[in-house]
Order: sequence, then C-alpha cells, then structure tokens
Amino acid sequence: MSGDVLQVLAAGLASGSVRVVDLSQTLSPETVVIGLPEPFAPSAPFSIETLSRYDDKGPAWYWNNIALGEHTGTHFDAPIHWITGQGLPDNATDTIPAQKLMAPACVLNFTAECVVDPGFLLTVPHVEAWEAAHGRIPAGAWVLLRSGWSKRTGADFLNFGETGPQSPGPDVSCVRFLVEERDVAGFGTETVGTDAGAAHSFDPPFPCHGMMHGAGKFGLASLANLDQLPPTGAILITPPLKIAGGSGSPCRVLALIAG
Ligand code: 23J
Ligand code: MN
Repeated sequence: MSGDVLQVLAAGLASGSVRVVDLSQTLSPETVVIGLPEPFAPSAPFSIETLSRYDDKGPAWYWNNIALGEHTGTHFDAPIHWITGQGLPDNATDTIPAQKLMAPACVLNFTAECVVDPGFLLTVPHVEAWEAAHGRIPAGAWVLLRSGWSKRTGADFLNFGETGPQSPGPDVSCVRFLVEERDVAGFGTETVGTDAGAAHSFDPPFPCHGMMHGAGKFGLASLANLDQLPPTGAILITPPLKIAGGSGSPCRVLALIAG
C-alpha cells in the first residue's frame, strides 16, 4: 500500500505532475534579522568567509565558513525556543521526531488586507471564513499566513514605525483557536517572526511563540513563494538543522504540490 503511494509520488516527481516549490528566501549578509530593543541580546546577521577557492588555501576545492543566529532568514522555531516549551519532551531541533517534519499546509491568503493594513491581525472570524470556503483545517496541518510580505526588502521588511514594528500576524484568540480547537502543526508566516509586529503589546505578549510552543507546536518564519501554493493540498518538508539542543534553525522549506 505505502509502496504504491511512493511509486505514485516518484512517477509524479519524474513527470512534473508533482511539483516542488521552494518556500525559502536566499540567505546572505543582506538577510534582515529581527531587531529586539535594549537590553535584549541582538541576533548576529549571516556572515560568510571563504576558506579556499581552487587556490593555495585549497587547490581543488571551494568552501566557506558561515556564522549566523538560529533565527535568521527562512527558519524553523522549535518549542524549546520559548520559555513555555522549555519542559516539553522532544522540543529541540535534534529531538523533534522526523515524522513531524512533513505535514500538509493550509494557506490563508490575506494579501489584500495586508496591503491596506500592514499591521493586519488574523482573527478567528478570518479563519472561519477561510474554512467556509476551503474546509476545516485538519489536525496536524500547518497554517500559513500569506500576506505578500516576502516581496518587501530592506527597512520595509521589519517596517519600524513610531510604536515599533508594524507587520501582520495572528491575534491572541486566533492563536488559542488554532492550538486548542484545530491542533495545528504550527504557524508559518512571510514576516521575520511568527508573531505580529505589535505582539510585544498583546496580552499575553508574543502569543504565537508562547502558546504555540507551549503546546509543542512549531513556527516557520520568513517564508517566500506562498503565492505559488493552493489553499489546501500542499505538503511541507521543514527539517531544521540537527543542532544539539537547538531552538530553531535556518530551513530550506519545500512544498510538494500536485497538478
Ligand atoms: C526572540 C524574541 C522575540 C521574537 C523572536 C525571537 C522571533 O520572532 C523568532 O525568530 O523566533 S518575536
Ligand atoms: Mn524564530
């Protein structure tokens, strides 16, 4: 049975009827990292230094040293990232079961709303309206907020205003609903982190980190190409690097889509 499924998948990949969509941003020293206010520790930007490039440091080989924060660019948030998830079993990048790193995705498109309001908050009624059109979010599925944010570059990506960063994300009730009523795999977003830019002022603050990770659920940040995904039916492949005790890692997020 499962052999048939994989044969169908292999044939689909070979013929192109199953397509692989890359949901990752390119990592470079220009990759914008989250900016936390003092006294919080800043995350290092991505840096890269050539060791050798077919030269006297290595005549036949090219390679680089890289350095980066775990939460840089397109990345995966593990439950241990937040204090609420610190005591959970299998909560870090090296211990999350591999079986949990492939799951279906529901893509909620609120791009138009985010153009009008860059601080757009996803609410339970928004999710219910999406479900009325596309069906109930199944347990174990990713919920991805498609906002168009990945098209932003430079300062517009963090979008700092007078009250702090302005960027879309879920409100407190929506996160609680997705965790408690839908038992999602996690929440994914095109923005720098899973929480809305204004989430520092929510009650509780940073609900998408606190409540998702407290329930053993994951996050995906700085996703791209969500406009290439159907509302339902895509399968995401989201393995973080196997960092011992890691809180997350840059991730080459891939989506399989049919048709
Ligand atoms: C640390 C502190 C606050 C936030 C974050 C990290 C992230 O968004 C992240 O990348 O997990 S909001
Ligand atoms: Mn993160």
